Amino acid sequence: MKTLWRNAHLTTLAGPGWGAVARGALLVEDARLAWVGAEADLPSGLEVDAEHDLAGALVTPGLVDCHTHLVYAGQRAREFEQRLEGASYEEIARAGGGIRSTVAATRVADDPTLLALAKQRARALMAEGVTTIEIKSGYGLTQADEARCLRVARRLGAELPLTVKTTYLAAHAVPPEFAGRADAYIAAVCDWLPGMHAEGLVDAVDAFCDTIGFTPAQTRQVFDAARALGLPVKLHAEQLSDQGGAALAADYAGLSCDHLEWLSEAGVRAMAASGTVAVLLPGAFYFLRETRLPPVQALRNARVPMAIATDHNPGSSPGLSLLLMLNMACTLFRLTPEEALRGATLHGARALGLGDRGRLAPGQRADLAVWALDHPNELAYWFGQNPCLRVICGGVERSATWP
Ligand code: DI6
Ligand code: FE
Repeated sequence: MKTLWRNAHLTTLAGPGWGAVARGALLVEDARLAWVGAEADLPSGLEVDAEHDLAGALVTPGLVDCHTHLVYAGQRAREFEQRLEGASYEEIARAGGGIRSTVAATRVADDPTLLALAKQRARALMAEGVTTIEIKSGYGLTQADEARCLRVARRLGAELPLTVKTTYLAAHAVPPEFAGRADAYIAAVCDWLPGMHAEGLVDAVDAFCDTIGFTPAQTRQVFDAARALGLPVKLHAEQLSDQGGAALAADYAGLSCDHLEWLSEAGVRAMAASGTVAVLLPGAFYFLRETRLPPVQALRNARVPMAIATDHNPGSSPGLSLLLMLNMACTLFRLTPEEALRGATLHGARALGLGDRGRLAPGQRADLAVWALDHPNELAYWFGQNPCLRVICGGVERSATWP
């Protein structure tokens, strides 16, 4: 099946800069891009099965949300109020709330409920042109509940026109049945991993390395278990304090380190040397009213690729708009609109170990978003509105009435 998309204003992100092609065309062959360029340069005598005129609309690669915690039940609006009354995120967590309150709600929710909730959230992301998402476990924290959440994530990928990558984050918090026995819990987390991997539930392994999470030594144990299975690692690092987590993850050639407000110069250098992506999460920074900024200029200077994601979760980032994150990455973190878009496409894909998407070039997956915009810098400019007109995922257009 060959489909030609013509009369498009392309933003290819294929080289430095936007990669703008004013009157461009894309030839899609099955799930891949076969040809990308100016319409005037299309090979003559081209025969296609279908042809679409995009009337000059902007086309970018489909967006990639490389860090979400989409599978959970319940909500934490009362904690939001408590924080407004003066309690800190850490205090609430230490008092048994925080992640653990979502764990309690998730454990009692049945699979159809978890799937329906996650689907609704995924659809909100997809409506803004998202074609690939990562979903972490981490609200089950028993072998059975972690597996259940990962199966729900896999089902989302099977039932929706969307790529889902799954990440095992059992090392998210110490569950109540292991209270005061974090080392014993980490041993269990390592024991559960091979079975879940054998079931095909795990694409990567993550941990929360922080004062209210796990120590660097405990994180290493989880990463050793991942390495033994050949699984790549990622890390919630330097979100609330500097634990040297980024350098640790770099030691394991981590795909990404995420959050990074407290990242040190040494951490930046370690990430640059290992090719680890810095995933910036302005939604969590905003919602927790953090004041310490991630070292964007140092990351830029060291040529560490920066990705942007929603970190959607009920505690620190309850939003479902990746476009709003682009805006916040610019206003709060001072990224350029081009860096922000690259962060939610090419570099987001790289943070998931995916080299086949995030730019418009022959051989890449045909994941495209079509926008009612004149210029790609508008993607980071508008907020609270959705300029997405059409989405093509793996060469197939999501139906016009979808979702
Ligand atoms: N850092 C975060 O921002 C999320 N997880 C993590 O390790 C928050 C999770 C939550 O509060 O439920
Ligand atoms: Fe997170």
